[in-house]
Amino acid sequence: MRNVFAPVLTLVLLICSVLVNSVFANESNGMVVENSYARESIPGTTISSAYMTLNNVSKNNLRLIAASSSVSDRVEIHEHTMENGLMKMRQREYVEILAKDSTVFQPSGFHLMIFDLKQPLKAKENIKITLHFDDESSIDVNYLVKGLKQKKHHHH
Ligand SMILES: [Cu+2]
Repeated sequence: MRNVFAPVLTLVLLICSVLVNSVFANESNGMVVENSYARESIPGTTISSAYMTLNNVSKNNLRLIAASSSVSDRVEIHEHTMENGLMKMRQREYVEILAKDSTVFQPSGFHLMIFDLKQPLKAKENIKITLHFDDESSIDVNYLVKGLKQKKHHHH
């Protein structure tokens, strides 16, 4: 995704969306989102998290400043960090995606934290989260809900 060229990008997006239906793009701000998924909510809780890769194919740095969804009125941008051997989670005002660069939201790193779910998230559902950027643009992204059993450490 380094030297992108709009016509080819459009074609790539078309192909990708046919194959996996998991690439979302805003042609005006140059943001391309892929590998988006959310976690099934843990039974008895109203919390979940969502992950994706943000590819900024534009010439401008962009900041993800907020996220919103119909599944919850409270979606926050978070980051996991290690402090003295302990995993800590803190809210971020924004995450900057540099021009021609990518930022990955993944377990143990940046993530979208979904609080106060109106309904539990079940595996194989799809939810929509709208990502808002500092240039006032936004992009609607579909997140496939993955079951809790698909956590990384089960694949070792
Ligand atoms: Cu969090």
